[in-house]
Amino acid sequence: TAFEQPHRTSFHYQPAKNWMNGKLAIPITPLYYKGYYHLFYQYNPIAAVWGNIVWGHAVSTDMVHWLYLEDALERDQWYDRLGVWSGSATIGPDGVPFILYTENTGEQLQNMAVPADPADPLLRKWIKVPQNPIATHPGNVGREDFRDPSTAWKQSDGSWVFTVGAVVEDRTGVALQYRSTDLKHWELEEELLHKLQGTGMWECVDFFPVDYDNNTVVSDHATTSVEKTKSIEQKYVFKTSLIENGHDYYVIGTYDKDARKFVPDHPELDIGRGYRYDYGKFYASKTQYDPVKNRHVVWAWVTESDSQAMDIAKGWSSVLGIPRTLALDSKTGVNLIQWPIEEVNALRMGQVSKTDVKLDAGAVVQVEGAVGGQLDVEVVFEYPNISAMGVIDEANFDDQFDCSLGGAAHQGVFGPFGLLVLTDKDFQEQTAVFFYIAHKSDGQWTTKFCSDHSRSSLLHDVDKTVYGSDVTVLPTEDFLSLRVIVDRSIVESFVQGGRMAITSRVYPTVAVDDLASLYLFNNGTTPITVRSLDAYQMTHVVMHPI
Ligand code: DQQ
Repeated sequence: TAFEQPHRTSFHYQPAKNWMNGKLAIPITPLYYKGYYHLFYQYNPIAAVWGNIVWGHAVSTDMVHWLYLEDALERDQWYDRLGVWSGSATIGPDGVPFILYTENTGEQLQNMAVPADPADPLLRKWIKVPQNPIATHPGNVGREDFRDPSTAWKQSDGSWVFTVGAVVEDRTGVALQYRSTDLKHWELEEELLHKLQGTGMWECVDFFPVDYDNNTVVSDHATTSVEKTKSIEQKYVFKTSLIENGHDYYVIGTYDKDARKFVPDHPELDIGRGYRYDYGKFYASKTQYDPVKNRHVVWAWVTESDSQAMDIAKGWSSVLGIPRTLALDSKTGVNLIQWPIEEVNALRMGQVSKTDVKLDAGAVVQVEGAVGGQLDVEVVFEYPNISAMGVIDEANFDDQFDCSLGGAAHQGVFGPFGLLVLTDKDFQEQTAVFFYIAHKSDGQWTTKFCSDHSRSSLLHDVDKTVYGSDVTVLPTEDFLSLRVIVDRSIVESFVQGGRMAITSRVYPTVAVDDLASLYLFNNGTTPITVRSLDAYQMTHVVMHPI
């Protein structure tokens, strides 16, 4: 079965077979209703490639163990000939959810569906409402540039609003808004929620209030909507998926209720130039407000890095990243903190712990006992004493270093140092996740975090691009922390407490299951101290059809 395949993940969500989400897309639409978390996703029921898109559906009580259900929305109307595309679920005024989604006829149309039986906690059957389509593209928007309605929110006057992405002239990405008073008829609003020139089509726009990570709770999460009562200090996240570069960007700001606009706190950190949720593979993400634990959780579509021929041979393609809890970083105020939902910790089994490990220049140290293709590892390094460097030899300037330059094999003064995961005893295959502290000729030091797949697999027909980006390390932080979740073909790194993340897909052929080991390494010329390391083996989660 697929579960016996070495690259099938063991505790990440995947449909039993076929394609989840596409060459274009995905959204995942998560929802909580009557005791169950619901997951809806773009799904091809007949092949492991994009096409024939319908809404797959699964339910869970912990967002980790899932029951597969029949598809929620099928291609059964004149207007969904080319696919039932992305959208969102909202809990309506009567506590019953409704779905807004895009159907494609060659022209993109917004539509609505409601549960056939609101008493069914599994929400197995959905009815497309007779008013469909509820919105057609405005005159200044192309027929195929109008998609992915968001979760709707309630305004103080009682009306409901959703936003939907589009592109207008000058490659200006826009978030259109539609308003309804009866949840049947929707009118285009004059005001845009947000726009930005030069960013291209905005897919899967998401907009939600967010609280600080130090428990400064300022939002009123009465519904999954972004309705607010204490609006003064409330921060909002605006996120969109840029089809032009395949990345999910978010920006923190406020919501001007009167102008009905999102206002970024820092325009220089707006979409396309500021933060990404993830510096690896992570697209078309959607958040969910979880009323049970009062948290926002983000779900993302993680594609394969192998060839389409390999996907067809495996019979499946794409996984969902580990769901992440989101909070605003109270130390910086400008970025989110992302952390695997706490339910993931229940999958931890055997533990190996170490403290105060010295990694000399060139060291590669096996973490004995931390074996397997399914691990959750937390490691904290001492931040090296860069001020002890004195005058830097010009030869050690690292203006060029961008992770891909040599990757883990590069030798610097401070790094690369980090972990080798999914590594066999002969080092034929190794995936390096590491820090590198670069010294620029302008005298500044920057901390980089990189995920290097260049030696991750003996296979040739897989993408081995090295990912990486800068990490903010505050002057008060004398450490570098890293949590890595490894699940056979996915490696997710959460850096500096979740301030930055990188998701990778890798396809080891030798470093598989019991033959996969964990190592600490330091390829730099300065010794590095590991303050602590805790590695856990992760159990296998069986997903069932209901
Ligand atoms: N994929 C969907 C679209 C969406 C895109 C189609 C996101 O609705 O814009 O499968 O990757």
